[in-house]
Amino acid sequence: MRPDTEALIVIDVQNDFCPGGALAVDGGDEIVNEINAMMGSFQAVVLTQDWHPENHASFAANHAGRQPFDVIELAYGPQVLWPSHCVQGSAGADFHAGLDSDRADMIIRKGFRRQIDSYSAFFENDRKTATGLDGYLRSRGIDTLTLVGLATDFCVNYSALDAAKLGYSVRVIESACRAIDMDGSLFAARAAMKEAGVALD
Ligand code: VGL
Ligand code: ZN
Repeated sequence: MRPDTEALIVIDVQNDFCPGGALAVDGGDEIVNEINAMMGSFQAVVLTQDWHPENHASFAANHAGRQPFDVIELAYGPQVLWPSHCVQGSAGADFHAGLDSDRADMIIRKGFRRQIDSYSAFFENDRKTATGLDGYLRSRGIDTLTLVGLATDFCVNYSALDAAKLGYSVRVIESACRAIDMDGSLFAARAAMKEAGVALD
């Protein structure tokens, strides 16, 4: 068993990011068994859940004339427009049925403010609005994080970079992640994580 100063953070293993989902990531469902097995060796397990209102600003459908994967300017800067996904209370927002979500101590939801997307488990895309996860982990005395989940180049990447910036020791297990990989985003994410001192295992 790993020490109680460590946590496993499972990012967005939800139906909409798995094959058949609204924003399916290739092989997104292939990581579930490995993640379940990893949960057994951690004393702290946190799941994140992308959790958007239907009228969310990151959905292409809410911008006339725009298509998924266009990039627009929101108040906080550039934002990729996505197919509508992980709508609050929908089946697509549920965790993958095979994920052992019963093992989670904490489920943190993100992206619930209409005007701000939130890739990171720590800060929304304005880079200022906190999700509360840092306070939760700190108050449990956790300083070392292992990240897995979806998608490597978006939510896992942003979470890992924020965690490193907040002073956590951070490791990403790539075999338990899958990427969207649009326009070289996986290559860029791996470079950014390495630069920030995140261990890629
Ligand atoms: C994600 C795009 C939009 C992710 C979430 O989980 O990586 N990507 N919302
Ligand atoms: Zn989202």
